[in-house]
Amino acid sequence: MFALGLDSSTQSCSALIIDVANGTVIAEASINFGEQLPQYNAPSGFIPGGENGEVHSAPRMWLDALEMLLVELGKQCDLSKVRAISGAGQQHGSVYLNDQWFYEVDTLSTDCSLAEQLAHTFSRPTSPIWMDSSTGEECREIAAAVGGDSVVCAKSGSIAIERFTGPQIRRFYKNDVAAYEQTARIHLVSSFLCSVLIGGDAPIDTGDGAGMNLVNIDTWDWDQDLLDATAPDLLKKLPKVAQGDTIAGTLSDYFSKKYGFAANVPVTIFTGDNPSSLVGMGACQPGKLVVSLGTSDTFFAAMPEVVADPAGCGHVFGNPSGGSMSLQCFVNGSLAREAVKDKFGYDWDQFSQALANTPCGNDGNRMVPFFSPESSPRVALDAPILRGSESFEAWNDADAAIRACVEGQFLNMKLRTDWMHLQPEVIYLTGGASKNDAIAQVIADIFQAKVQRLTVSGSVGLGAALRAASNCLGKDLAELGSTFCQPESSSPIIPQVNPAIYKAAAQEFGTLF
Ligand code: XUL
Repeated sequence: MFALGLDSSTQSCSALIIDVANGTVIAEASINFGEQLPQYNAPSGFIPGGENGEVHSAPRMWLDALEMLLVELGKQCDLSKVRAISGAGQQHGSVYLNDQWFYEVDTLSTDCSLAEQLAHTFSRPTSPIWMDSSTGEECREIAAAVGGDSVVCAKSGSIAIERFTGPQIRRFYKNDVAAYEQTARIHLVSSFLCSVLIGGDAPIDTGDGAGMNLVNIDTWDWDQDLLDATAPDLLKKLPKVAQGDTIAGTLSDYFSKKYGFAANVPVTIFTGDNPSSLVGMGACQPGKLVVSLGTSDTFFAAMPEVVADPAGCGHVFGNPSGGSMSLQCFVNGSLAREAVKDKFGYDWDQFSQALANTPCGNDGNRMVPFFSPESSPRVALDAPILRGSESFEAWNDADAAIRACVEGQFLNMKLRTDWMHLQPEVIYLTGGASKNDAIAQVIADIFQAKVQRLTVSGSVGLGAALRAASNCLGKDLAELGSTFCQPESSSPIIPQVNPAIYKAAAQEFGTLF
């Protein structure tokens, strides 16, 4: 019995297939948008050069990547044995579709590709994604219309946030009212891809839905006041909101005919990448804290009750296995680490060596490593702030700059996540950069906690496969978690530094901006 988990993220579309009976991962593949679909001109998964903070991506690119991925998976195992499917998407990104969408998605033909036959169903050719920070004005307008940010936060679990979907929809409505009127359906990345798989219109789950500033976290349904504050007639343009254990439908014939899946495989509603990772890290019950190092870095945990950030930078999302999770997102994640690495022409081994060459605390050299507007805290920097020695401040000390970037990221993370009141003994680490021991050591030292990684590194895809298996193959999610979420043999990484060093560094870091 196989279960397939998909992960459509910022820079790639990945998937894994688990054999539920044997407790093994039997296939894994990934399509990198920039490298494998260069025709979309999105080297890092988004279209460069957006103005006024706009960051868009191409939904047709996500469809092409999905098809390439299925070909790769089909080379590794017999897809006809897949009995359950689910997936996850980068959060907040939105897809705008006209009224032809409903017919076209329901009548997919294997004569041409998904991207070709759905091309004319987009009422907006590109999709704003989570990196977009263009909607400051719309956030203020939405907050003012409902009685202030505290009301938006009490209703939706977050204050009005630039990258969240509601403010993005409002900006679209204001800038292109005709195209907004032509829009019959607005999906998230997750619900869009789920819809394509089932050949129908899928609901939005509470995990990803809560990242829109439109879902009420008491009722876990659309909040009419927030909808009214965002754009006219919005309710009828949105799909339903549903809990994470909802079966959206069965796999469209398109996929069984073209890729050899069995007929009628059940597809569990998709969720956001972070809620999916919560499941894939075996952390969907309160008690485990996860740090994910991806294009964005995130810090999150399942909560016994709703816990929101009084400073308004953090978020409450639905937990796909019930209840809620709290999350803090740091926009300047791997792209910031990469920017510092590239500034000195280093590769990743040299990057790690630089961390090994430099002392904890970095001799007082500090960096606020924000290359683009940051959400935690909300500051609109477009270049890092450096404080320290003359050569460091002049970007002449490569090793110190690299340590300052990584220390800056995690000192900031420690300062901005106090509101969750979690004092972890263990941090569960995932995402691409989690494999880097030197970065993991900095995290252990700054948080004074052990850092544990798991054998399966693609926790988003794994979470999706586990949700699918638990929902449709009668398996208990906790049992699946203890089978598949096994610690890596070289973990945990233990803190090695005198805690006083980073206590002082954190205080100093907080005064830099
Ligand atoms: C979370 C967020 C990011 C994206 C990245 O709020 O914006 O972590 O989900 O894919």
